[in-house]
Amino acid sequence: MGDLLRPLRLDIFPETGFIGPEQATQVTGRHLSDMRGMYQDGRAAEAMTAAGDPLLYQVYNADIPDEPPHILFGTTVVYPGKVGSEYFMTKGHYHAIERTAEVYYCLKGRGMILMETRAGDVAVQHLERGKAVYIPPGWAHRSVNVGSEEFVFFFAYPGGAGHDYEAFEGLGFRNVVVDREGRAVVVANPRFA
Ligand code: S6P
Ligand code: ZN
Repeated sequence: MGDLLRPLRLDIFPETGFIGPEQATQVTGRHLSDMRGMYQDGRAAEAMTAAGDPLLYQVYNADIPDEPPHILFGTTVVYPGKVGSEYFMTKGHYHAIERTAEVYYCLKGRGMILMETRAGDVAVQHLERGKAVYIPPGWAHRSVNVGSEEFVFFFAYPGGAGHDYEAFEGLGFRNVVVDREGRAVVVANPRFA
């Protein structure tokens, strides 16, 4: 029982994704420079990185031990914007322990969750305020902001699950989400052609 905590209560602000109090939360920011090679339009990515390297998303993690039997939770805020015609998105990952699931619950904005398995199955779910997505074990997941305001969602997954980003450092996900005349469209990643 040594690693169990006293019950705790936190504030989650749906408008900003901020979790308080600050001393109970770890914040990680990802800039465009952290996502080299992940956007289709490499030139646009380079130009935007040189012009100020925008912050694409922030993750607020409640300070919970990252091991079983805990449940890790927090929020992700993906900012609105595009690199070329591709919307701001998270890196995306498999859980290192693949037999672990995750739940996302949308607090603000509009997003798509791209999911796929190592066997090549793909799935896409749309999120807006009040909707949840269940990510089963073995499904990689990437979050894309397809709206004009922040896309904010709550997440929860098993402590110790870990993250494997390597699978997406080459070709990326099998689907990409692009702006076609103002509409967010899911298309096959041309790198897989
Ligand atoms: C963790 C969970 C989220 C993501 C976050 C950022 O399992 O899925 O907290 O970590 O949305 O995405 P990424 O792909 O950069 O970790
Ligand atoms: Zn995850």
